Amino acid sequence: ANNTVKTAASSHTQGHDPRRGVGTAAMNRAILDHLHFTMARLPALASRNDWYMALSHAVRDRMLDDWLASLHHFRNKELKVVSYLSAEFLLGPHLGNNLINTGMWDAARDAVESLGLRLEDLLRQEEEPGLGNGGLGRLAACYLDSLATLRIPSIGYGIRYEFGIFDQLIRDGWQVETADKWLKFGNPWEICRSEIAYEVKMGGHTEYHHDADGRLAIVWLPVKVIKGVAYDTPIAGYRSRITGLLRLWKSEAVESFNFQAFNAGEYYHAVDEKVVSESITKVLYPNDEPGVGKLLRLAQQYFFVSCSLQDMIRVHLLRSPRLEEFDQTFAVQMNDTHPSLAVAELMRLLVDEHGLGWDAAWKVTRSTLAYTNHTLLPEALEKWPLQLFANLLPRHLEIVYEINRRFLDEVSRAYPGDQARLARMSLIEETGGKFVRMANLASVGSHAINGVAHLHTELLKETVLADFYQMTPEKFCNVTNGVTPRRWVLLSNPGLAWLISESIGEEWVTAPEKLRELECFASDPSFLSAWRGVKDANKRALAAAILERTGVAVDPESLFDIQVKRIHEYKRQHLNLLHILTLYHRIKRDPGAQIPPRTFIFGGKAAPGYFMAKLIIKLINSVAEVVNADPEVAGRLKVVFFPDFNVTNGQLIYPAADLSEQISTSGKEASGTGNMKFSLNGALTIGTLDGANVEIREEVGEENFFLFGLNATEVQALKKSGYHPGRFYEEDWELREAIDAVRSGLFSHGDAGLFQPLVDHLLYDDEYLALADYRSYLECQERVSTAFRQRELWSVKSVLNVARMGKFSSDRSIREYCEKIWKVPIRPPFPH
Ligand code: TH1
Repeated sequence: ANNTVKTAASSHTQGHDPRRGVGTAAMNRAILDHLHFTMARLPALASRNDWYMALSHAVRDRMLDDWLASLHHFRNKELKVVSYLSAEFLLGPHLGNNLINTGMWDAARDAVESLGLRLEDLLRQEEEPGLGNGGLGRLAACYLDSLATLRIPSIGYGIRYEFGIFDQLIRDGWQVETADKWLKFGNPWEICRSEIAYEVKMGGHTEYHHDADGRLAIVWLPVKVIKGVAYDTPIAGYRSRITGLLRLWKSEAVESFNFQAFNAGEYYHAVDEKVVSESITKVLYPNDEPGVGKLLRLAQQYFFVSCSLQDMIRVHLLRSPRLEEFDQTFAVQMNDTHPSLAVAELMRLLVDEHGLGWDAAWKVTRSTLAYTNHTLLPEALEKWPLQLFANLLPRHLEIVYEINRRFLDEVSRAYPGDQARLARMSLIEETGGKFVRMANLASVGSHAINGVAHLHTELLKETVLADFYQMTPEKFCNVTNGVTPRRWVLLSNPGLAWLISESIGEEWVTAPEKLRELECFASDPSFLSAWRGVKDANKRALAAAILERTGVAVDPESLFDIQVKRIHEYKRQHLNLLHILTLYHRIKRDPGAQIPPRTFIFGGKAAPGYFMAKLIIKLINSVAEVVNADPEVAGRLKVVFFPDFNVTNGQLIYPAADLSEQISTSGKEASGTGNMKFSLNGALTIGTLDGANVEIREEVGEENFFLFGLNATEVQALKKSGYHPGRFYEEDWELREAIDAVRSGLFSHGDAGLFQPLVDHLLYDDEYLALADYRSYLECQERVSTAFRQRELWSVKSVLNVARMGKFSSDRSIREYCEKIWKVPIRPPFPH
């Protein structure tokens, strides 16, 4: 099998066909061909989008040889395929990334220029596929990049949302959401595979029949059947000649179903059905973290899980008729609990549809599936109201009950008489309303459970999954998150990438431990000044974008202090604000105060229903309005809210940061990945001992990291002893001054009521201990200011940060998944 794959592949990959050449002339020809044949446009009349589409099609054509050869590996019995199940993939724009990874950048740029256009204008034309909320979705996208780069056969399975994460506008300081119509001008990167489609049942009831041989057959009679159609997107590995597959499912009406129109009433009914069917994949739920128990979301989850598993079974049956060996064809990773219905669905497919016995099916299910947990926040742990679950998935509820019955038997054998433990571990919550607990389902149905940073995994074992850890400690492991250096350095920070490669060569892109060699340049004055030159240029580029998008002029010489991430109380954007307010008051009180000029930049979306997060955005903008207009702090403080933070804007923002704000309450941020993007681009971090901050600090050295605040143990202890935020307010006059300013209406045109909910929340509840950490944060920020005044020393620290960040490449994370969880061999790097 191995040999045939190779022959088939190599005959495809020679690129004899001149139409597929990758030189400038061939690219030029291909772009014009696509403008003509695909876009049906004359060059003289072509819009920027026409040219973008033509170029993208030309690039995609050139990815097909490697892609088709890579897809062929799925048939190779020797190779286990990694299947990454995720409700979100926050990809970001494809064109630039594909040009970098395939090595076609220069040819494309020259070809485009020979047509009188500029590549950067065409790159800007792409609407990014925002099919995710934040870190979890972006992590999935980084992992696809690494899987392809490491030449691991892989499929990402997810949902083709017609509308991704909403676009954020700022009106009068408030967030306004508008629909993300990313498909409006067409998507040149996807290929619709109409023939790869599966039916997904929903609702109804089950019946038990005895067949002719007297065997029990279980029939699920649904009220609705929906079709899922595959849309495939190629994922280029970095110079690896492997192109991975992202397969996203779109829901459609089943043609035959209810579509015989005998009269007008029937016809309209049938059209209604079509609308309902298509609504499943209409829109991404815009909540990062907290779960909302909505039927449509459960339907989305089941829909994509069912399509994906049916697809995997089809592929497996091409290799072998024995479904008992399914775990040798696929290693399936569940990205949080969103795909955890896979446990019940794989059991249903194996037992009900393919006739396996329960025990055989259970064995293969468990050894195939693995579960990654991404949050400890109790409100984010998914649980579905039992009735809602029963209505949509009657057969799955039976399966869940059967899994639970057998599992609880095991628990009671292991812990005789421990009723409380049984109640906690049950897949069904029964105290005050009944729910299906998805984290428990995922844990029981998996052979491996992992957290996403060392601290997070430890807390997971001590808190939310403590019972599961005690019973099966061998299932638990940690895989610290990582980010791809291709998109997050090479593409987004070409100046830095070039300087690094000039100094130490290019291997760091796939072997980031090589970045260590930069350490010896940290004492080279000319290198340091070049390093600063890159950062300054990036800051000027960001300053220009800020002026264009917000009308605020910021000083590129000032310290760029940046917090970009989803807006959430646990991430404590309001703690950052308290620091700004204190500096504002200090300068006003003492105009001679030695405070280096700072530009505070915020960005991030709030879930549309999250009132407090939206109020925080309004407060940031209100503080910005007052501070930016005050002549007494002019040239010293500026505050900016950069609207619509997304992957595209992140690529502009991370490279321009001096200081990265990672200030969540310790124990709340599972990992964070923005922290890695900043530091990899030479920002220093101010942060708590939370998530991956702990490991970043360990790597870069404590002298190169600004640490403050309570640690997770102290947070727990303070909460336990009874936390009274009001005391901190009373005992710290600067804190009082900051809060009182908000309360007085100073930032709300005299309306003292506007921010009262936020102020009250801080004074009387402050769940995330902002007031407790305020003083420590302030002192730490003073250390930052002092350090920033010694620019040479700051640059040294910046170089050392980058030099020591190699661990946080997503390639390292993927290697760990291969070793610890998927049992997939790591192939040697591709010889470039
Ligand atoms: C995030 C975590 O908050 C973050 O700390 C982590 O770095 C990232 O995942 C990747 O591991 C999460 N995002 C979501 C989104 C939803 C539900 C739970 C989480 S946890 C919708």
